[in-house]
Amino acid sequence: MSVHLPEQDEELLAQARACDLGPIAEKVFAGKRLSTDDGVSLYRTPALNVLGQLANHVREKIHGDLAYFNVNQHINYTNYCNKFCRFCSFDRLPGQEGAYLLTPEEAARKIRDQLDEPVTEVHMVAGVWPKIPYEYYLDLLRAVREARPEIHIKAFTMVEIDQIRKVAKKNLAEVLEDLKEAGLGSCPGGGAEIFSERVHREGYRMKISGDEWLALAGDVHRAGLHTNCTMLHGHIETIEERVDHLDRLRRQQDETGGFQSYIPLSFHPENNEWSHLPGPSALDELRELAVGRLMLDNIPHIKGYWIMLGIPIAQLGLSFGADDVDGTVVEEKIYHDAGAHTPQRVQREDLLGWIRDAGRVPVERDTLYRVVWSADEQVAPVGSPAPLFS
Ligand code: V47
Repeated sequence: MSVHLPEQDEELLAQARACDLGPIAEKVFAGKRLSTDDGVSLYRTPALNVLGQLANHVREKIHGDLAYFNVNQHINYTNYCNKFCRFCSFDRLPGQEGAYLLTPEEAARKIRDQLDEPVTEVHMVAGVWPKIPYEYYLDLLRAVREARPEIHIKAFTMVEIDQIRKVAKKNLAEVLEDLKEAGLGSCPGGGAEIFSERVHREGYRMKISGDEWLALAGDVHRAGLHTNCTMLHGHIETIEERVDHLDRLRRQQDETGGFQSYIPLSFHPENNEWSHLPGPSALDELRELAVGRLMLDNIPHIKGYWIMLGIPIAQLGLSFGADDVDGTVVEEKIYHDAGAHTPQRVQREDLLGWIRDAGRVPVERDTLYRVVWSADEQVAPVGSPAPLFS
């Protein structure tokens, strides 16, 4: 490579060349898009340290030392579900032990219970149950908004949006307008799993397909809403299927530009039909963050979701490509039903401490990544949200 690089980048390039990652490192330093073959090489390389440093290079180029978090609250409004996903430990049928459906008023009470906390976002995802009427979803949004009018409501994965559209018997554009009017601010990234048709057939064939998930995300972006995106890894998928998933996310983002954050979700194997699988190791999780950062050159944020990773891996992740750890959470159920041993909530000060201990500068953001508070005086509070379709 002929361009002159700073000394530390030259060193990293030399290390990359020594482990057959030279051509990929050259593309990374030149800001060029990696191919799907490059993605496969990154998954296969034993040189995890070099992979991590390359991802960290990109992460620091975009975000410097900043690491984002928010003060949020999760509400899983129902665990009724008719999708029978084999990886899921959360779903129940009505009448089954532990099954529940919150009324909008019960959800609002959970919001009011936290009024003393500086919560800026409620994250609502749940199972899918066809007998839940359209009005329920609108009432749920309205009740939450009434309980805390300034809160940002990030709710409904594309799987839920698909169900809401079906029960509404209206076209998607009208449904999204209704949801926005009732208070919907953006959508979370779940439900994507692995887009591979093979894994879909094997593990979650009742759910919308990968193509349907992507098409819905595109429509939601076009309606002016940001979303996140995810990939559930560490079960029966192959490396090629992971790369294909990342490539499909990247192509969708080229088209509609609304993904704010990518979150690799580590499969948790307790209490579900895939309990015989071991789930990903800590090293797999770090690799996943790093490959995500390097492949998804058009998605601004990579989230190392501490609830799922555990605190030490989330801290390490901030040097493996991640720039966000998610939030204070309050009462997470999906991963805890599947055996997560992390706490179900933390205090804002805990998040600040973990980020500082990891050598990063904490920045409290809102859902749209506007700065609420920053430990770095140079980072001014309250900008405008990232533009859609950039
Ligand atoms: O779609 C379910 C996953 C997702 C298991 O957008 C499991 O900021 C691992 O959407 N092991 C829901 N994963 C969670 C979700 C989410 C989480 C954090 C942040 C954001 C965001 C979104 O959880 C599901 C599914 O992919 N999931 N069961 C399990 N046993």
